Amino acid sequence: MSDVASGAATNGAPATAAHVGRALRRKEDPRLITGQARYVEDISLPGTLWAAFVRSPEAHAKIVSIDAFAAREREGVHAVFTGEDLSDLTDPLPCAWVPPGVELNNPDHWPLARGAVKHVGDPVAAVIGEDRYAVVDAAEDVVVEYDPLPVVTDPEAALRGAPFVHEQFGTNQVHQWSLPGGDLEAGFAQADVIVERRVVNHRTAGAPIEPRGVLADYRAGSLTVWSATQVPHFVRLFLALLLGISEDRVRVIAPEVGGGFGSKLQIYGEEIFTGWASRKLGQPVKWIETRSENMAVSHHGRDQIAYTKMGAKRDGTITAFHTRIVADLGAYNMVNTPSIPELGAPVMSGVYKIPVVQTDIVGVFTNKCPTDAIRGAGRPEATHMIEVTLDQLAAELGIDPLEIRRKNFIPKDDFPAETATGVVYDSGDYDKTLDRLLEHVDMAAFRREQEALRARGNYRGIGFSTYTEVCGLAPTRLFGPEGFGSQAGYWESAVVRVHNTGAVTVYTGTSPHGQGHETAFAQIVADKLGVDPEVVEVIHGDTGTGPEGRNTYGSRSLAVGGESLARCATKIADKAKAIVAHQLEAAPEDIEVREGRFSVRGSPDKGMTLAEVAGAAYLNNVPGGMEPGLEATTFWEPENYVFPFGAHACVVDVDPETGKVKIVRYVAVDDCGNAINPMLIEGQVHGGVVHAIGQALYEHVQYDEDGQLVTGTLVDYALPTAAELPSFETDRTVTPSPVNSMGAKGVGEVGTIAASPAVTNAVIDALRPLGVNYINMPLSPMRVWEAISEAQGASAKGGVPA
Ligand code: MCN
Repeated sequence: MSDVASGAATNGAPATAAHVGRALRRKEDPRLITGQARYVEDISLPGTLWAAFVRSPEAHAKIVSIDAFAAREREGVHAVFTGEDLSDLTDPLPCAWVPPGVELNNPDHWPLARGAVKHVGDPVAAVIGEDRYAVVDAAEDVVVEYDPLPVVTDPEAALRGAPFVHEQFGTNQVHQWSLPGGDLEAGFAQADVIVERRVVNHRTAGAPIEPRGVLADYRAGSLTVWSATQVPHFVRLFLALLLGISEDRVRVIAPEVGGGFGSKLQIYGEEIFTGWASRKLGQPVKWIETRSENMAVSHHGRDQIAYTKMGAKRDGTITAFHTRIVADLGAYNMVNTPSIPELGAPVMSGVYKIPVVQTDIVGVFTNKCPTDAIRGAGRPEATHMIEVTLDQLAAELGIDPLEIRRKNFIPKDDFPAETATGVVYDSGDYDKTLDRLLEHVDMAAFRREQEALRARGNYRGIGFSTYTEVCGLAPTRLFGPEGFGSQAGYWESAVVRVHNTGAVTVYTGTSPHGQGHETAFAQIVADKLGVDPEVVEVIHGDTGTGPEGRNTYGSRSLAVGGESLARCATKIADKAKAIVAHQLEAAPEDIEVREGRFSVRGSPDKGMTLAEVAGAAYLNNVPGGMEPGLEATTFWEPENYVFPFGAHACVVDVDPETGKVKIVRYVAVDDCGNAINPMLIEGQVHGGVVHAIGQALYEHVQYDEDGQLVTGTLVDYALPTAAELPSFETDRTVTPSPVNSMGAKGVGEVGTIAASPAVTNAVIDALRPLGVNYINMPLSPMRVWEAISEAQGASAKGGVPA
């Protein structure tokens, strides 16, 4: 890492801040690494009952009968519930994406299936009892008779007709959605060369380190739920709506969550069911997901087949880009399911000035676990489509992949830049990130080395990805009309409370689950109030303590929540200045925050600490007309999204005998505007890149044609470990965003968005001499070996497959 530690100094932004911009160690880590953190699993209430779910072994079947007699007879079992028992639940689980003017086939989806099951793992019954292990045994005693129905797992076959996942629609199509930008026909008419590819982005799992867990406690008319969720405020809303409890009587707490990667951005049936069961039985009810359940029923991600078409002039100028996406949405629409492919469309121009860009999406039901947001949600897929297709175009034109990128970059003077589809990118300087990348990667030397290695039969390749992402999910004005406007606006809230002693508690509406908000947000507030970040306590993830919130996903927390907090702290600082001015008989505008004190400009000895200011505020020793106390609330919504960007390079060695890909080097240069904490940024980039390398090379949720999950454990679903990965080289450029006062953009997903095409392009670059021109992920040894064999066979016959 070259400039991480000096991020604030190298970025050209004013280095006024004492704590912002510093690589402070994470405040949350000591409790996490010393076993003092509290997960749902660790929380016990007197009289807690345990729940275990009976899940369908069939991918599609009618439920003929459920015999729970033996299970009910088991010692310690209090109840066995089926879908029919939950008939007082009149509203199904929510799909919160309601795009205006789009017809959406939306089947009812219940916490326990009613009448039929639609994928393996669909819950059919739940056993509640006193002992955690006894309920699992009792669940095995529940005898369910199924009448199997035909299964469909291939989305393209599903689109062609029967069998139907939901007979009532007479189709497997969920919806169609388009984002047009310009005249496609005219765009392609201008092109000298057109490339078309079928780009597969296969199904993956979130695979967080901790599976889900819920503890629900209904007593005296109020419901408290502890859930391993990314979205406690949304879970509260839907618990209130679905269970018919006034929202003020529902409290949802997300304690330590143990990672989510999007898979805990959901309103899960288990959350609603445990709340319902606790009310029904008058006792707390707890459920902890097993790893196998997590693989089978925590929502999956990706699973898109894109038909891409890119046209360009002979000199490499892109004239049009069209993608037609078939998105496998699985068996139901969960909270955001049908929206996920659409989230990539706003950045389908990538970092390029393309006059015509159009995305057409068709969502499809299959008998598989529903898909929904997994880190990047739509944007990794879009970036993969753009970046691999662009490399294909470059090869077709005989132009260097970097040259074609530079030729089409949106020039830095164009910002704020409007793309063909009307999306306005806030700021960018794409040449700068690529220049920085090439300071790390000497291309001339690499090509010489590559040649020399090839001569010895070693196949080394390099691949690039220059990307942008749309994040900071807000504002309502833009995000609402995309279909997310029916349940919520997209702002973020903050409360800053200075206590009598000068200690500071802040409440954020974001809900981190590994991102380090407690550290970064404390840094922001500490600078505003002239205190040490150590004395700033950041509280999150509890609907009972802070104000309304919109939680954590879409790399929104810093750019929206952090900014809200910064503004809130500014309110407190302004009030403190007025109090100090009143006490010291100075003008408020002459008070500055300096070296931990509010002091009079030019007279550093004259001043007060925050503790002294708080003392005055709580003694009501404040200017006339001012309220006592030192506390403020802010709700803030930005005018636009933020658009981080970057340039990544991946170097791989491919063994032509086995098809095994080894990553030799990975270099990431990202630009997320001004840095709050460079160490957090680096950690996020590392994690994000690993996520995408995992998808590119190893991870693949697979079903057989009967809809049976064949990758149901971490033995079959191969997560990468440190042993498979190189030491990442990361660097940053800084192009501040004009959207918020911090000049910051999100970073939580950039690595995941950037990396899979860099890996794919590198493998193709390595294998071109063997005749491999294109290959889809996952680049498993088998697939790579097959591609080589196929290409060699074709070349033996005098042709090379495209
Ligand atoms: N940050 C910073 N300076 C910037 C930008 C960000 O210091 N210019 C810091 C922030 O203060 C924050 C972190 O980087 O501590 C990530 O910030 P942001 O980009 O705002 O993203 P969010 O906090 O909203 O996190 C969401 C994002 C998503 S969508 C997924 S999925 C994801 C991810 O973050 N899941 C994660 N990172 C994860 N990291 C962990 N450990 N576990 C997950 O489940």
